[in-house]
Amino acid sequence: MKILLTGFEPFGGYDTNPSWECLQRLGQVAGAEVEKVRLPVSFTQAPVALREALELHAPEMVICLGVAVGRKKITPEKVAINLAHGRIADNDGSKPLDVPLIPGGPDGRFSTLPVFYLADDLEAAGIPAQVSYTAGAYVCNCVMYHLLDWAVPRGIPAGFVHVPGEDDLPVETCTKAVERMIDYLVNRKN
Ligand code: PCA
Repeated sequence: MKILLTGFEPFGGYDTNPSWECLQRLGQVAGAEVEKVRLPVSFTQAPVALREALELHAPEMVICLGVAVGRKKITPEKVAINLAHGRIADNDGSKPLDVPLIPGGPDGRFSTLPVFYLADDLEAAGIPAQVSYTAGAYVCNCVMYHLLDWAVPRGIPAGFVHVPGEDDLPVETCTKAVERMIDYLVNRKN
């Protein structure tokens, strides 16, 4: 199974972004052919880079990752909303204010990954996890919304997972979580 994984470049004054650091540590995963792409933290460039990667790799499954500093658990996101609103500027200096990501698009889109099963399976492995009902309105939500805009009509399992900041969960644990999620998705019965 061909799987596209994405993480983000650093932003917000940090030198690293665990969403990309954990992917770099990821080795071979049984049953999966993995492509990794690092996305810019930019409302305009991230969706373009994502769609280019989707076209190029034609994945059968996609998991996009981002960091949510302050969260203590791995959080598979249930929903992306059609809204761009920056509390801080992105890496291009853009700070959109309450605008739709895709004018005329649905208000929200649900992840096509089995998020509740994934969270339960991580918890069973001793990795703290919980489904989240908001990916925010910053660049992660933007990427998730565009991802689902691509994946839903194609029937491709795809979704977004936030990982904690490095102070709250070691990057190695995030890597284990990604491995475990891929293993679950490749071998799942639901
Ligand atoms: N986290 C941000 C954008 C990039 C990242 O890693 C977010 O949660 O929107």
